Amino acid sequence: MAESAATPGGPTMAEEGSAMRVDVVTIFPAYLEPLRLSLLGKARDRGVLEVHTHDLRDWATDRHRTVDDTPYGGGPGMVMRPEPWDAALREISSSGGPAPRPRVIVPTPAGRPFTQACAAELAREPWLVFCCGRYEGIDARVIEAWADDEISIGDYVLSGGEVATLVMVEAIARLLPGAVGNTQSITDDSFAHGLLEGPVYTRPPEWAGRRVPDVLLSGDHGAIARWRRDQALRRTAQRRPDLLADVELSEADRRVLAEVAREAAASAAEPTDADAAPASADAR
Ligand code: 6GU
Repeated sequence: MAESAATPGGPTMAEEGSAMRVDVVTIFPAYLEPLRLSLLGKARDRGVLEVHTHDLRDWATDRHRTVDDTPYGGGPGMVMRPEPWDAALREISSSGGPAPRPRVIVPTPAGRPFTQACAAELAREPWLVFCCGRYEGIDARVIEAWADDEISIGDYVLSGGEVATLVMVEAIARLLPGAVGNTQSITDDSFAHGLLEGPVYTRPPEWAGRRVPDVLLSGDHGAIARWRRDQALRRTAQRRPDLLADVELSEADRRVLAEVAREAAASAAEPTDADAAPASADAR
């Protein structure tokens, strides 16, 4: 039923007791297989993360292992019955995890938004349980009785909580100490400073007639840092101006943003093709 990460040699002394435990309850355990790959797989191999996936149907009691039923009050689709969820959560939460009880999370489009701050907060927990709903959702009494959080990963609808759980576990796991080789790359991330990350380049210095910005080849670390900050500010102003409200801005930052605003105003004033050729029957 439950399976745990292969940890060759087990966790090191330094890591022992510090691994985060994640349990996922789903009717599609295979959906969570990507948790074995790449960074998440390495985090598990290093003993930083321990993941157990569980098939909810293991707690169904009838011959057909039924976990859903028709909704009271009518309406489309099916609702997940409370009994298998309650039995699963009782058994898992009393299975001797790294804390007296886990933090229970229900992914749902009706939840509060998942953000980088949310990932950082959950990364400090020793034990998380994700309850993946399917169909029209889980009976509300289970949520009342068990859920510490209902969380959405964005304003669109997925068929179930599994992919949302993958998203959240990946965002959380890479923040765990020892999970990522280069800790600088975490603090430089988009959102770590509240700004989107700017463009990045590698060799060759010229490709397909496009040059890498000279400043990056200059060896002037101060100039490079300032250029990167400017690029992050420009990109954020253009794509996600809402994020700027929460960013602490220096005088130099404000000058860059004023320049971006002037450029935007100038390009808005320029005539476009649409202005030049009004679409009319005559013009065609
Ligand atoms: Cl967490 N679950 C589902 N089913 N759909 C979603 C979601 C979660 N977040 C956005 N859409």
